[in-house]
Amino acid sequence: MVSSQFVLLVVTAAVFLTTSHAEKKCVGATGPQGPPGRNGLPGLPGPRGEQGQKGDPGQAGQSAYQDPELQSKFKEFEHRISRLERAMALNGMIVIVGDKLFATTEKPDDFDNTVRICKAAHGSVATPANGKENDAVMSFVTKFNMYTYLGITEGPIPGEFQFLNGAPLNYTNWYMGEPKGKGAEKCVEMYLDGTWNDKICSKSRLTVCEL
Ligand SMILES: [Ca+2]
Repeated sequence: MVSSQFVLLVVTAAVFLTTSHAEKKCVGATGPQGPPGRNGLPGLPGPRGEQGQKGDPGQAGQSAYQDPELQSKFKEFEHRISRLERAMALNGMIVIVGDKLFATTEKPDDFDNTVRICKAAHGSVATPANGKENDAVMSFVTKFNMYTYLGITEGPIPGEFQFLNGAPLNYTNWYMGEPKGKGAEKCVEMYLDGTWNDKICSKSRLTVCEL
């Protein structure tokens, strides 16, 4: 028993001595505190969160015709455009009949050039479809004292005339006895009195377009 107590004492003393020696060693190794270490690398992204709740539906947009600000802009444009049209019509630059606007270059050209010029203006050669439209075209003819070609040509059957798109005519105003070219006069000109005559296409005639 004595020896075992002695052994225990020796072991305890040894442990104490070792610990204190180690502490001394640690104390001896402690120098002034160094600068803080660098930040570590960013961690891995976390797991995806749960899906959130669906939001409330947004309010429906307003239609343009319900928007008072747009309405007032439209009215202003309408007023300004209508005023310009009236100013141009005042000196005979244009004549408006229904939704057709007739305009002239004030210069003569042959039929093919007339077609080209009117197309370039996103229109077509003046083609009266009723008395009022015929009067509108005639106003240019009398003003400039020049006949004009119409947007009408002879079809495959001599003496039968049609619109440039091949549709049959629904209005005519032939001069008495016309058309009598019988296949030799494929275009149509308007006389100063507004009547029509079939004519060869190479003459120089006032260019009148409808837009
Ligand atoms: Ca003729």
